[in-house]
Amino acid sequence: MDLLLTHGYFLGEDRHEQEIMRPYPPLGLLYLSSHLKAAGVGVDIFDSTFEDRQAFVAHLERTSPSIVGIYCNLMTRRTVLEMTRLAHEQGARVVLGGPEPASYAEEYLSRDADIIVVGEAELTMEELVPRLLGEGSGNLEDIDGIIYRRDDDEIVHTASRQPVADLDRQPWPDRSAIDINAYVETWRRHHGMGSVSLITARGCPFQCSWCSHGVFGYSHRRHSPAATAEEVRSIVDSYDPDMLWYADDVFTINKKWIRDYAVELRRRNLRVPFEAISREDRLDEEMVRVLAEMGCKRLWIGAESGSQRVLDAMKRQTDAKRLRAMIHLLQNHGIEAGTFIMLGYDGETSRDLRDTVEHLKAALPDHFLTTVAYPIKGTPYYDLVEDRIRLPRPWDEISDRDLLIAGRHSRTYYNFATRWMVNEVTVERWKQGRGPSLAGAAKAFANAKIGRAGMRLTSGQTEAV
Ligand code: B12
Repeated sequence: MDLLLTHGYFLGEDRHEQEIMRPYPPLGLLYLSSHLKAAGVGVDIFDSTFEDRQAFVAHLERTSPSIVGIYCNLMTRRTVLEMTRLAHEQGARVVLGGPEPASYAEEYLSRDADIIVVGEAELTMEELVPRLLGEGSGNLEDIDGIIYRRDDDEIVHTASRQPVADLDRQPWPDRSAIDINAYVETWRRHHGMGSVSLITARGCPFQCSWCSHGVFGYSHRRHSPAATAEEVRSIVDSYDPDMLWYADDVFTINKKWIRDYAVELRRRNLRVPFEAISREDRLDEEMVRVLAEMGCKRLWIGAESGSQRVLDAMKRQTDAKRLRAMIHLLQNHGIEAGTFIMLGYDGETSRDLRDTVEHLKAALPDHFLTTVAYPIKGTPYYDLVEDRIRLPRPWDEISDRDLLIAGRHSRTYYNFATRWMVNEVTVERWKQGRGPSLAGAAKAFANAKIGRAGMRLTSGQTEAV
């Protein structure tokens, strides 16, 4: 086998996700696979999601790939380092890609990885793989879009790779190479609905300071509405999902595209419920109506804070007040509204946290997810706090989510703040007759008080010195 593609995500090792059970296949690998197969490369995929490490070792031994390519994001660092070592021991050249490795090139290249592909990898791999398989693979300087260690030990960053110009000319993701039905069935078993993901675009032009743009930069390219509708038809024919997830950064960036896409779906008689991510400024009455007609079941709108001051500091280009109105608009059209909340961004005060609680109480989204802000290497947020970043343990053992920011409130403080926030909103739901039983509300009321008291008690503790 020329190339084995894999990723470092094992659901069986992720206790958190085992409670959520909303796994999705690694689309990037599937795109690479179909592109490289069309270019004549022998590609095999080991989809780690439902497997374990022993199965990976057995697969390596059985197939003896010349090259092992591993997708890596910030959460899978540890596993990918282990898989890199195993593949290296097996005699394979190891190529890493995805959003994380290029930000930590030195670290990965000094731990068994041979080459890192920066960003979008189809065209780079099409050149790189035959070179690695052939004679004279030593000099790779003429291959754009890679980082590697030369024989003289120098780390070389080659010129940047031009992105794929026309996405519609790319083959669809190679879904047949893995067991998509295992994902659909997992969804069905846990949520009653089987879901399949696809993307309609690459890249996001917005500049939110904490967001990682390492793969597609700030450009934005789209598949045409007709080509996307054809992909949906093929997904429906092959897997008959109950739901789709458009895994785009912002599905609704281009309003004209959405209108045209709705027409293409209607023309094909396709109306599959779906969920996607949007922004308040990319929604209005007409857009929400079109989305509802298309079958939108749930729309996520990011506003990480209810404090306009914090949103502006994040360069979010989002208006908190308008966002609340859009949440209500979605709900009025029968679409569930979700939002993401980030606590602990640089400069956030307890007053801002209070604003966020009030924002959530006024908006009452159907779902909201909370996270404590973490600086991803390569983002403006990372640069902003870089001189205060401390590693709690060696780099190999942690992810960017574990980085400590000296002077910030402790994790315990944010745990209490989250407890306060979540429970205040539950109480408000009850007050508005949209939530739990009286007993549930009483429990939430007590929990909110505990959260608030915990914040006061721990407000003097900081994360690291
Ligand atoms: C869908 C998605 C998810 C889904 C599903 C993930 C999945 N299995 O697909 C869910 C919701 C589960 C998820 C979770 C998380 N995600 Co996420 N997610 C995305 C999202 C929006 C789309 C991924 C996608 O399909 N992209 C489309 C494909 C075509 O792009 P791609 O995967 O990057 O692949 C290209 C290149 O990377 C490269 N490539 C890919 N694989 C390989 C392999 C080799 C060998 C090579 C050489 C190249 C290569 O070539 C591909 C084609 O050009 C991206 C943002 C984005 N636009 O990519 C964030 C993103 C990947 N997620 C991110 C994060 C932070 C997370 C979480 C940590 C969030 C959290 N707080 O929990 C978790 C981690 C989960 C985990 N344990 O791994 C970050 C990663 C940042 C980083 N530096 O690592 C991203 C980039 C978002 C962002 N902009 O900050 N995510």
